Amino acid sequence: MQVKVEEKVLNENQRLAAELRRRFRDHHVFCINLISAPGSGKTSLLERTLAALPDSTRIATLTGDIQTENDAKRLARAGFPVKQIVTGGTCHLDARMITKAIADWDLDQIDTLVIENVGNLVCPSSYDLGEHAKVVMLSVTEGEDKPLKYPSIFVKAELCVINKMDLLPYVSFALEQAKANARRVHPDMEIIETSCTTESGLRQWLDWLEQRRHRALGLVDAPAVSA
Ligand SMILES: Nc1nc2c(ncn2[C@@H]2O[C@H](COP(=O)(O)OP(=O)(O)OP(=O)(O)O)[C@@H](O)[C@H]2O)c(=O)[nH]1
Ligand SMILES: [Mg+2]
Repeated sequence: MQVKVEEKVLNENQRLAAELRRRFRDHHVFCINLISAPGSGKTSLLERTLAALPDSTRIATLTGDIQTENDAKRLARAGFPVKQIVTGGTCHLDARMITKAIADWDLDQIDTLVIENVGNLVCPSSYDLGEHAKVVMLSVTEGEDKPLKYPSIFVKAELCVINKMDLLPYVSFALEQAKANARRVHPDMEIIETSCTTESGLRQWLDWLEQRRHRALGLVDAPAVSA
């Protein structure tokens, strides 16, 4: 019985996600879904990202949390459109929540939409939000075994951002093993190492975003942002 209900919920989500995908395509919006455990640094990376972009960039963010508007308040400081989705207990975002959140946004004014999912490595992986790509973040304080323990999100994500690299000297995180684990469950996994404290890897991440956007929208080759 429970399996049937879950199946129905997921089928309904697929239908709404397909509708979102069609809208993103029609309005030329590149959308990514950023997923990690709580506290890996999703909002921090987005804060750094928004701060690094020219004011003319047409980027918007949605951020999901079980409670509080904290992340939206942090992201709003950069001056780009942002909305908080408070799930009230649900451990993931779903396509219906995204549809509702963007209802009063003019998609023709947005080139890139970044969705920060609820901090969780399990539930968000089952819910398509109509995005072009999922990105999984893993921080060096979490342990190199996480790709093996939570394979579903590592299989579905195109890119793995390994964050908090500034803390690497202080924790027993086997970086090469973490990368090997990610590629064991997803052989083509792209990996970028970042620190939101020192901003190392930020340029590489910005380049990835821009190049992936061009690929998603069928635009001509993106010039690298970095020199
Ligand atoms: N040292 C270090 N701390 C970081 C880095 N990135 C984030 N932090 C810190 O980690 C904590 C959590 O960062 P957030 O950006 O709130 O993490 P999050 O993934 O958005 O968290 P949730 O939305 O609650 O899931 C904060 O205290 C950040 O300052 C980093 O690269 N290095
Ligand atoms: Mg956050």
